[in-house]
Amino acid sequence: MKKNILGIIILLAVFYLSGSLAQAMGQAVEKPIKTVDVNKDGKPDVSYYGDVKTTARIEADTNYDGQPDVIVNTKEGKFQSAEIDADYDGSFDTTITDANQFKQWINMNRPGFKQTLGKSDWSLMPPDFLGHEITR
Ligand SMILES: [Ca+2]
Ligand SMILES: [Ca+2]
Repeated sequence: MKKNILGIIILLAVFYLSGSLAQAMGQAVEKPIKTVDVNKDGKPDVSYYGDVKTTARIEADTNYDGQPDVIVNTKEGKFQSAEIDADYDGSFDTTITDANQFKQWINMNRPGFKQTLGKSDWSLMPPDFLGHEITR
């Protein structure tokens, strides 16, 4: 009986440790694969998440206050949706699910981010980003 309890404790410990490990690995996966410093102040403003071949999510800080206010979600490299905090109050108030509509919004409202956000195909890292890439 005592052995069983010990076994359960060991199992729980293993579960706990593997959980933390998965969490640690999850955090590692969440590191951006690329960042771009749009206003060239030395701080990254656009972060790309995913793997080398496909961008899964893009977070952009379009007013340079350190908080992301545009998040682009992709699925298998294709534009899926964009969430926008248009008034920079910290809550995302607008969702755009059409790639062309989002491009138009970017062109109208955040023209400085046309190159870094206004794409519908994210299956390849656009080469023109390499110029102002600051981290890997
Ligand atoms: Ca910057
Ligand atoms: Ca911001």
